[in-house]
Amino acid sequence: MDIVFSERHARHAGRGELYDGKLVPCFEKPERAGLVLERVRDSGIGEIIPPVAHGLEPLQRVHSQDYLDFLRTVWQEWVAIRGDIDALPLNWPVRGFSQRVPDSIDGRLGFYSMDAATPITGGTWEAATAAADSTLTALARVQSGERGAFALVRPPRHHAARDVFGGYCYLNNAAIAAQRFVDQVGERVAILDVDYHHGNGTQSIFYDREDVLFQSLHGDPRQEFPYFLGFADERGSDAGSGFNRNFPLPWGTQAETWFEALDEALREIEAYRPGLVVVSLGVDTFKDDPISHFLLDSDDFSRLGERIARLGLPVLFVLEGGYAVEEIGINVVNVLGAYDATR
Ligand code: 6XA
Ligand code: ZN
Repeated sequence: MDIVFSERHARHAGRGELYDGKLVPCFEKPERAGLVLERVRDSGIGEIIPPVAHGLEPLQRVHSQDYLDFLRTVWQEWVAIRGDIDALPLNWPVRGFSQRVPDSIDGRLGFYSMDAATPITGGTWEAATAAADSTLTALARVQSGERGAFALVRPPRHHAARDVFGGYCYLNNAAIAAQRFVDQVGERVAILDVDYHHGNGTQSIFYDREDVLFQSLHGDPRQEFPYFLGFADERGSDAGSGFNRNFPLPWGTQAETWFEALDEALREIEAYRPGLVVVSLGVDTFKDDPISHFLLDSDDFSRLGERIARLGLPVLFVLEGGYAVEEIGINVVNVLGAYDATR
């Protein structure tokens, strides 16, 4: 399996996020990608290749132009006013507020975001676009006949919506890749989101679409971030009715229950007959993850890889969350290795 990786991920290194009432060091840190890379290298599961630049057009198919302009330019404006500290939002246009884009930098940070855990830094745009290029390069490998490819990228992306950043995500690369495949190949895509958190951004981007099926297993939003989306009764709208499926699971969910939900998601994907499966591969379902509450073991990630392989479909794996830094590489490689070994 080809693994696409760019060192430019490290340009995004947020200093802090608001967590339990305190500004704490970011959980989503460059070290994560380094540890996955090290393990991927040691395991010899595939060749590590650099990304090819794809430009802005694939991003514009998923995100609004005003949002992309904002992400690209916000740091210059912020640093000129506030100096070299992370930009974090602190006000949001909630119920009853106007949805006009403000002129003020703090107003715009709030307008385009969903939480105070996702800092914008001097290198955020560069790292996020490198992640998009890596994902699109991995997609191209699959389009040219590879059975699977892995985009080893950060920052992650499944919380990013058409014009919203948050949950450590800026550009929704899983969505960008899915849209690219639809545009270029004209076949349907299934997105399987196994990250511990609901992929609210991916869901909202494709909610009214029948050509992209979204299946997500995650912490119940009644208990867990992102709190306001990811419920079982969200089944899609208009032409997309029936093409969105959520499996919210409670804190403390054990592997057995998780795999029952996974099997149901995989059955729906099989019945959908997509030309490509995009896996939003978060490994924050791991029992020792510091911000999550599911109980998967490292061996369970091998079982996940096997079950995905049994679909017999081309798969693009993209890295999402996973913060138990010691084990993140092991868990990711267990998925990919088992996928490769199962035919
Ligand atoms: C913010 C929690 C962000 C969750 C990030 C994540 N308090 N998403 O792993 O998949
Ligand atoms: Zn997550």
